[in-house]
Amino acid sequence: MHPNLPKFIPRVCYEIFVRSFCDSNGDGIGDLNGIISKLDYLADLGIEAIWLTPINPSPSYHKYDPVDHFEIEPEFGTMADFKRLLSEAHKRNIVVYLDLIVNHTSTYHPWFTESSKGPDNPFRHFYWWLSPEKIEELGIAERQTSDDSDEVYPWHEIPGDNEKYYGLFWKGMPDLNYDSDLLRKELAKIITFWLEEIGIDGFRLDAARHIYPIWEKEKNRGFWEFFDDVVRKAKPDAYTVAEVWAETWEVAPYLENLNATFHFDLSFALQRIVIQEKDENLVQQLLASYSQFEAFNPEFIDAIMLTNHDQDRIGSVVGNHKGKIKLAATLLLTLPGQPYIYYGEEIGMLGTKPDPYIREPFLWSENESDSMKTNWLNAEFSTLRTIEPLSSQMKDADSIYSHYKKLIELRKTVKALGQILKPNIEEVESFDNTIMAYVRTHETEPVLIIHNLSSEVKNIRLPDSRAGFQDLIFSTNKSSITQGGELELTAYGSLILKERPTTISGINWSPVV
Ligand SMILES: [Ca+2]
Ligand SMILES: [Ca+2]
Repeated sequence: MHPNLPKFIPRVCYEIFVRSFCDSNGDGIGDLNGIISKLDYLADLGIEAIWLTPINPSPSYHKYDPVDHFEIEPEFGTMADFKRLLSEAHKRNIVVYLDLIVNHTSTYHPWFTESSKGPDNPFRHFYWWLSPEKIEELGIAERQTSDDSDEVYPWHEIPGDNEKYYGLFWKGMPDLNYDSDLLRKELAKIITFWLEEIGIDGFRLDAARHIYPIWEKEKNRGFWEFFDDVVRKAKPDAYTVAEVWAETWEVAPYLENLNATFHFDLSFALQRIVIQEKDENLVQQLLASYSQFEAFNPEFIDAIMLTNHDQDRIGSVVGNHKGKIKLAATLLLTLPGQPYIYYGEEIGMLGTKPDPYIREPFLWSENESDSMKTNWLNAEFSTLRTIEPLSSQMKDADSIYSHYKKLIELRKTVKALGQILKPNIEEVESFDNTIMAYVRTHETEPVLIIHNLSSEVKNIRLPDSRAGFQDLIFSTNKSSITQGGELELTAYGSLILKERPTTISGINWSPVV
């Protein structure tokens, strides 16, 4: 059985790194009231869902190591603030997904404090404890690093304890052990609390592929089946999207028990395509991914993104080149699936690792002393010297912000672009790998999308089989179509065309948007 579908499937989602988004009380730290004050902005941009990075109490700045799953981090606000955020978001038809950390906790979590008291403590089995001999015997003392963890030695010591505990990411984040039925009961309480009692709309699930460690990996599927059962009992139409940072073949099985998974392979492919200025058979690769996903869940949701809070920002990846930043956005927002925009991407924010610098303060205004701007970190990349703040971009029809806004609107108004289930895409072959073209198929209103990935102007003619696509509904950088059907694509420019109702030339031209 695959999971129920959510009653509402947002067409465009937005990831908020809470600490950096908007400060409401002048302490320099982003907070829940700050987010509430920006809901009108998000609704106007066309956002239908927000994913908040963790808001539970935690000793770290990023909060991915919770100490209490039922409370709100005091730096971010109170439970009353959160309830208000939820109801204000719902008033604007925006659903709210919370980041749920089920793989590990902080070492400061009371469960771990108890667990580290010794082998007889009732909480001992909430975590993985093994003797050095057993670790050697199983050959698990070292691990290969992965995209999401650089930790080579995942077993950590506590003075005076003969056993070591397992922490895949680092010693401050011990992994939970779901062989414990007591722990499973605790997790069920947490899920039920947020979905049923508080009324959130869904979860983004951190580190989903790491729940069971590598030597017990085959138990992961059973865990997610258990998880889905608990979710469906608490709220049958809740939405679940998982971070399975791996290649598509490894991601696909998780869709058996989850609505959506983030498409990391696509994220990196889009980055390469824009950097290298050439296609790599993306549409073929996507179609192959869809069959793999579909095998596990015919109603899978492909959660697509350019980057998230763990990746270098797209603006930096493409060298802060405005044409390429827009091209990346046009690619993302014209492909099938459910796009997630990482906060600040819509104004072209920059940033490369280490992590804090891909999570810099959002630039709301040209005013240096803007009180809404968070200042917990001195930005190295996105400053008023490098980035036009939102306030100026909103006044500029040619800005990155205006580009995102137009594309989001199209995604919500053109049915073929907004289709999420059963991805509708067909390749249009091109002799030139700097041109990428595809049709978003639809029974009555298909659209053709063409991108020029290169820095040169391209004049092309549509193949005869696609000659019906004559009406321009979107263009970047003044790319255009002539009366004779010839397309002119400016550097990094894209066109979106729909079929003309009649093929008699000279009539029924739609105005150029
Ligand atoms: Ca604050
Ligand atoms: Ca784990």
